[in-house]
Amino acid sequence: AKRRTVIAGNWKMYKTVSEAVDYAGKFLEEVRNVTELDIVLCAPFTALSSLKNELEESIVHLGAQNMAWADQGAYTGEISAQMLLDVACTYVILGHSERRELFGETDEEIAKKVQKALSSGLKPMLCVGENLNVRAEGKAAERVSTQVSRALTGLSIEDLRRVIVAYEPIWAIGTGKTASSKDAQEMCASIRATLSGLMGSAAEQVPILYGGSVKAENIAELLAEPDIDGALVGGASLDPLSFARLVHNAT
Ligand code: G2H
Repeated sequence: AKRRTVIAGNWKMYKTVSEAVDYAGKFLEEVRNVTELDIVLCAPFTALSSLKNELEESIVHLGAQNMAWADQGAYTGEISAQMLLDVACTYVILGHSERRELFGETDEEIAKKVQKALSSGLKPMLCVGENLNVRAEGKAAERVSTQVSRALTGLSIEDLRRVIVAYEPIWAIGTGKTASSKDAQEMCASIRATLSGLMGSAAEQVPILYGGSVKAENIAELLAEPDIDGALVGGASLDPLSFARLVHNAT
């Protein structure tokens, strides 16, 4: 059987608390009967506590967009796994390309964050992806495989079963350029092969998402591919009605 579909919105640095609460009301209205896939909203830290109240007992799961690798302590500006659990997060995006490129996150730090998320009971959504230069050099699969291995090596199979991988080619993010579903499928299959090297046949159960200019119009075509199990959606998750339409097109 095919893996359960995951559709995750990544709001990035958008929405105040009141905007988030307003969104939640409208979005829930539209998706309350959707039970055949997992819906996640990854909101800014400041909106999580209010969203917890709005989404409680709903089918929509809550996620954060980043997290510290430490438990607690003198880490000014950081947010811990426990703090995320406290506001009902079940997922956390880790290693998004914007964190890697704009804030200098390394594979080593991301690996520590993945371990912390897992040991705390959060489900990490590990983001990987190549930039245009790497793709032009024909090294995309190699780069992505390295990112996956560096983030996940050393984890138990039990832990690996709780990981979600999101493939986001950097050249397709927020640019309106989606990878063709064939290119996306090819890379997601290659990621699954890398996962098989780490966890054997259990890799068949790991959800692999595609991200990069996903919208209501192209979600169905992407999901028709055998190794694409869902999407991480930025721009097209910002409007509750459009995102709800995307979710419906994914069922
Ligand atoms: C990729 C994606 C969401 P967008 O960053 O993570 O954003 O859908 O706007 O390309």
